[in-house]
Amino acid sequence: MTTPEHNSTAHNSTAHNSTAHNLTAHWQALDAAHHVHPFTDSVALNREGVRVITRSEGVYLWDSAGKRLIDGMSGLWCVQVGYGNRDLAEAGCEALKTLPYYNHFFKTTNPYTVELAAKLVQLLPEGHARVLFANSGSEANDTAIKLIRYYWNLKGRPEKKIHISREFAYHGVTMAAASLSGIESMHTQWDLPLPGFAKVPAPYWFAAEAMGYGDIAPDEFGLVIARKLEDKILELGPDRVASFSAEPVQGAGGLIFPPRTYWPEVERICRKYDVLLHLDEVITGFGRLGEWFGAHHYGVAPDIMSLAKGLSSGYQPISAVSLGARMAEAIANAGEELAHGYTYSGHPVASAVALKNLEVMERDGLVARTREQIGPYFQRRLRETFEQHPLVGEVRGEGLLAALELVPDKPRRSFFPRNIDVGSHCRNYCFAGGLVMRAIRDTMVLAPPLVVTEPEIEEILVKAKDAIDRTARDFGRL
Ligand code: PXG
Repeated sequence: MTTPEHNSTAHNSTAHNSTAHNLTAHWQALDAAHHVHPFTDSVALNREGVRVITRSEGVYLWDSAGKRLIDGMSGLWCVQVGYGNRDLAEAGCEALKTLPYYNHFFKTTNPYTVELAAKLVQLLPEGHARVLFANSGSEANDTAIKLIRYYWNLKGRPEKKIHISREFAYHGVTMAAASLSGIESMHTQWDLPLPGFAKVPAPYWFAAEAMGYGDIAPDEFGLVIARKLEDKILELGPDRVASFSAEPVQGAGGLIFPPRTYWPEVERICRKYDVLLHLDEVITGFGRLGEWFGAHHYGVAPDIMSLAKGLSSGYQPISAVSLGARMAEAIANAGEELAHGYTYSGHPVASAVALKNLEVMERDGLVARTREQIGPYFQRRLRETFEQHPLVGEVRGEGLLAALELVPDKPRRSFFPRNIDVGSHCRNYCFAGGLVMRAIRDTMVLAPPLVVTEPEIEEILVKAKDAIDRTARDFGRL
């Protein structure tokens, strides 16, 4: 960390002896002067002043003013084991001392990375016995798209090159991952999507009326939307479609849980037209839904998967792509150099931390606990607290993933006009009340660490209820 006395741009030269208030102002000034934030309007942020997070433990964060926040979002949906886990810290420290860096390019490997690969394979869906490593979810998806293209080239079908994904999808920010994403604001600044990327609708049942599908039952809607994929494949030509990429549950696009009819139908369609099924498990992986992967939860058999976030509980930047038997066989037996890989692919320190993270998750039974105990408790208490609330149109969720739709007219499943931004209004109350809760449009989202306790869930619910009540009052709904 830069200390005030060593930085010539410090705006407050006495900051090092001063109060938390002055330190906060000092860091805010440095941040405003030198740091560009992701997905942030810098001018608006600097007008308001950035929040400086200085410390964490369990499910709690502290800011530089000493304010404690309960983290209902596991950072960015990633801190499965909670903050401050000493086992992970020690594993990282040990690797830093033993082998802080080496790569896998020159016929070399290291114990941390091979042990991690083998551990992952034990947990992955059947047939997924080979993995490649990268450093972020975006890189994993970029890698997945390249491997899909390579697979079809190896199979002598180079014309199969169109990648289908969904509206509201979030797959990351590299050129390919952003092209896969279905959020328009991620495209306009960058002249994306690239050619060869097509979209189909999301199985967003709560929005079905607003999307013009009328008053349709979830199961029927699941089939209707799955068949939009079939229509798109037929429109583009099955011979030209390489893959369908999807999050088992759409995360950053609004926490969209598919109706139970959706995934079996999608899988059938992909098989029928020989379209590779790519699951982006960056959020749904590592226990979030009460199974190791969304593929297990929905009973889907993907050809390729992207993993990140919970792989290391966010303690180190690491991601992976796993290959099902069909792709693994073609790629691992190609008999030529695979022209792909990063300086930090399978970084020893990140691998050591990820391996320890998986061991801790297994040792402490965090996935079974999410499935059998704390997940059902969380879901039941959320529904008891919010199902009758006048501002909440729907409570949806599974495991330790949940969303509340803030709506003007509960029975009609309509939405507030976008320009009033009820979601941000509510999120501001959450922060003020000491709760981190994500707003995606007017959908309020929770994804607490898998170690969250019942009393901590109660604290989250009390704070969320207070924020939603205040929002409801401000918009004349209470
Ligand atoms: N796939 C999915 C499903 C994700 O949620 C990525 C890929 C990209 O991962 P990286 O590590 O490159 O960021 C993500 C990331 C939000 C938010 O506001 C969500 C993500 C990232 C940043 C913000 O909900 N998800």
